[in-house]
Amino acid sequence: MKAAAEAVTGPAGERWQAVVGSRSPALLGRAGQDQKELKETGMTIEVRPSTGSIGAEVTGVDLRDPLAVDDRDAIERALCDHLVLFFRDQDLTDEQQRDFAAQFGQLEPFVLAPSANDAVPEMHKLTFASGAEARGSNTDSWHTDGPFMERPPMGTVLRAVELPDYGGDTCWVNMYQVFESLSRPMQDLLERLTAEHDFMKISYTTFDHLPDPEAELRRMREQFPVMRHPVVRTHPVTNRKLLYVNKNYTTRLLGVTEAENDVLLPFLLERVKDPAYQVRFKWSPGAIVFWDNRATQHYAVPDYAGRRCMHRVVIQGDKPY
Ligand SMILES: O=C(O)CCC(=O)C(=O)O
Repeated sequence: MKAAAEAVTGPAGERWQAVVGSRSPALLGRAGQDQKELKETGMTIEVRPSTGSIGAEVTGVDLRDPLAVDDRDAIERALCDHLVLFFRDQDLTDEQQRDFAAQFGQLEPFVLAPSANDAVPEMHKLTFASGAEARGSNTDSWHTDGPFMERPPMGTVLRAVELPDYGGDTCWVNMYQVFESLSRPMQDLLERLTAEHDFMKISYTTFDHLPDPEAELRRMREQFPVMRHPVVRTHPVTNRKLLYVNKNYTTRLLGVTEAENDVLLPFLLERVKDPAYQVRFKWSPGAIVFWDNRATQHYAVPDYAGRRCMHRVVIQGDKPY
């Protein structure tokens, strides 16, 4: 691995002394300590962009252990810069996955997926016996997690537990760039609008195992009334603007007529399909992915034969503005 720090320009446009060969910007000028830590751990974080738009592979860090402050900071910075971080060969337990995620914020007891482990209540699972079963499950359409919440998750940590022999990749899209691809007059219009998000837009099988799934849905309706968020939100860390509507949960643009909504919302939902703003990740055993749920959408490709099981935790976020 490289030992010298390099300046990196990420898709978010920020230059920072990075993670390639240094433990973090905070350590620049502290080479003695840096070297000492390197000697002790034998590891240094590297972040390699996967595309010119979004995604980066991160190596040189062992997620099983609590992160050194500088490593934690480097990961947080890389997340803001690249939006989706791919870690391979980590082989974590549920507890280790939870503890890794908890270093970036309070974990959210997510409601729309079954629990994976009674001993780790924040952990839930997404399991399909085959790609055919996953088709139409709403993981195979572009979405962000929890926009129907007042404070949607800031990030999601997803781990491969059981993978099919082939297929089952996941794709992410950079919502800053989707917004920036629109003309200035269109951006100006969208910045003045809000949108409604409703978890009831998609159908649920999550509660089918419960004695009274209808009652559970009613309870959910009370907990999550139809939510309004700005159509263009500002990322609380980078201050950049991004488009915040998605196929699974956005039901209506407010501030335009119904006829205008019927044209405009589908048009916006189509924009995420441009491959220029996407990355596609081929999972491998032990892989774990951490994404910025504020500035991305994702899509799980249902093209596999055989079982696929993923364990997931989400990290609480802020109210979009
Ligand atoms: O299974 C995947 O790859 C993604 C699942 C998903 O859509 C989600 O975590 O919200």
